[in-house]
Amino acid sequence: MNRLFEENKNRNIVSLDGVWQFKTDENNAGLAQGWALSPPADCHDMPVPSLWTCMPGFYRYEGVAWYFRRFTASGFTALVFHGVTGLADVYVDGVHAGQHYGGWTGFEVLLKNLTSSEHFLALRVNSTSNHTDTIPLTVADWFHHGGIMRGTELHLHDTARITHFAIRYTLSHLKDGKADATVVCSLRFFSNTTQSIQRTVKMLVDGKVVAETAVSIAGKGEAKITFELKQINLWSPDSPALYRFDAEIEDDGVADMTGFRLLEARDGKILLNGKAVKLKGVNRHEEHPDFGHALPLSLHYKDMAIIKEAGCNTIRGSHYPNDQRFLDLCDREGMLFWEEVPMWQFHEAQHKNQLVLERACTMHTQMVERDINHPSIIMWGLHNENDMTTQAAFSFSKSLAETIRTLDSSRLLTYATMMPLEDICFSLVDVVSVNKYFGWYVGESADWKIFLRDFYKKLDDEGFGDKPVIISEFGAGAIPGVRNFDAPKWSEDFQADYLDYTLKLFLADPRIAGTYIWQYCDIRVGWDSLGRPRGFNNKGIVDEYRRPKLAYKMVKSCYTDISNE
Ligand code: ADA
Repeated sequence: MNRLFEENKNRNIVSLDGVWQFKTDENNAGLAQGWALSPPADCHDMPVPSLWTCMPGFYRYEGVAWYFRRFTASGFTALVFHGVTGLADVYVDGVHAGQHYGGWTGFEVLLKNLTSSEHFLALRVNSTSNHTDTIPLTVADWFHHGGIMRGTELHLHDTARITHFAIRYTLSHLKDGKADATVVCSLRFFSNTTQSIQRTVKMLVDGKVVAETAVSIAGKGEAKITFELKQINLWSPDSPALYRFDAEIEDDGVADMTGFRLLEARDGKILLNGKAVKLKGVNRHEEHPDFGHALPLSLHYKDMAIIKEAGCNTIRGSHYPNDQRFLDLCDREGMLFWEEVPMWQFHEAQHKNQLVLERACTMHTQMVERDINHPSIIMWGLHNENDMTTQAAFSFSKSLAETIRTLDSSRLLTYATMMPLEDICFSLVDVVSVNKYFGWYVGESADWKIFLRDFYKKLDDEGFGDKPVIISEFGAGAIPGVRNFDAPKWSEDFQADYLDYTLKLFLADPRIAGTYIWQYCDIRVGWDSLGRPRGFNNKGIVDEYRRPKLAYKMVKSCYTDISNE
């Protein structure tokens, strides 16, 4: 199951998860040797989903690897992959059937008319990164995993498939946690015939038919259905009211959950349903030493419980689209979420690279189209710590902002800048977010006060004084178990003192709308990247096995002392 709720009953889904055959292709010889149709003799079992970089013998393998299995289907079938790292090429019975770039969003391969019933599936996965045009680049502060990290499915169809389902709305008469909504549901369809076929689209909300419309599909089709919902319960962290939407046609159906809320950024505040909300957050990598990014559902639940216990009301999914089940959990728990794509410290060369722009726009489009219905997502992040001091950065980021706003005008836009005093792109976003590490990488903790004074002056002088300011990253490393009365760097004592000082400073500052501690848990990083002790980024307030450090209780006391307003 790829979601926390039942799929629509009209959709016939067969899971392909389990044991596949696996072979690394160090010399990139697989294609020439015909592995797409007949695998090499010396394959071995590999569980799917999983990352080969978490399996003995493959911890550090970055490159091309192949997965193989057979499947049974005939007629119109969709092969669905919810997350494959890097570049994925799909071969069915030896024929190239689809390609996808970008690990953290899913993709589907539509097989229009399978004649026989037994088929051979080969998936070529290339996890190679470079310093030029991959997203992320080789230098990124997390481990470059390889594998099929999320679920795989067969969707069995007759003639038509719903390929996209977005719920947009405008609210009116907001009062006492309720509102009226004008809802516009957008659907796209695919059929296995170019002849025009007619379908009736039924929209159901919480099991009740609220609208119907006819649609013609000739290979492809789309439909919009508009209807009114009166006095619905608004979604908020304290009252995360969700509604189940089903879109059904005669031979397919999709389901999604959504919640209704109004997001605004004005007068330096972030408002939810007209009330200012103080964001108290952490940055969370979907990472674990034994699972990589392929976290089991139980760990998503454990992370959510630990983060809520710390008094957080928001999570930044640093630095890539998250598992849809975790986003479903955020919806259910009222946990506000910042989602972004894995663009980490890109510079002018990347901002001028057409392939990077195409890949980035595609990743943003796939992220927004996949996750647009999640009420918990309040912000889209354009990128992380890019060099934002050049015209190339401005036009690159403007394209990304326009791409997202075309798809979704309901959420706030931001990006995390690491050069706030030199940044020239704040006009593109609703919320200004700052990553800084005064007192860890540079200077002393008290330098934050001087920085904030200078930064507010810059914002006011440049006319951005009304944009909410978020401190989106700040933190200190603490190697688990290192304790010391004089609290030297890398001790848990230093980290706890650092977060106590910074959180109290930020949470008392009326110009700061939110904080995201770097970071929730320690994560594995590339052994040769950034020289991190023990090959981990050690700034978690819990370690990689989610064991609390001294700082965890410090964060909890700071966050729970402050109201959400
Ligand atoms: C940056 C970056 C994070 C992490 C952090 C750190 O802010 O965005 O991914 O690398 O620094 O630990 O230095």
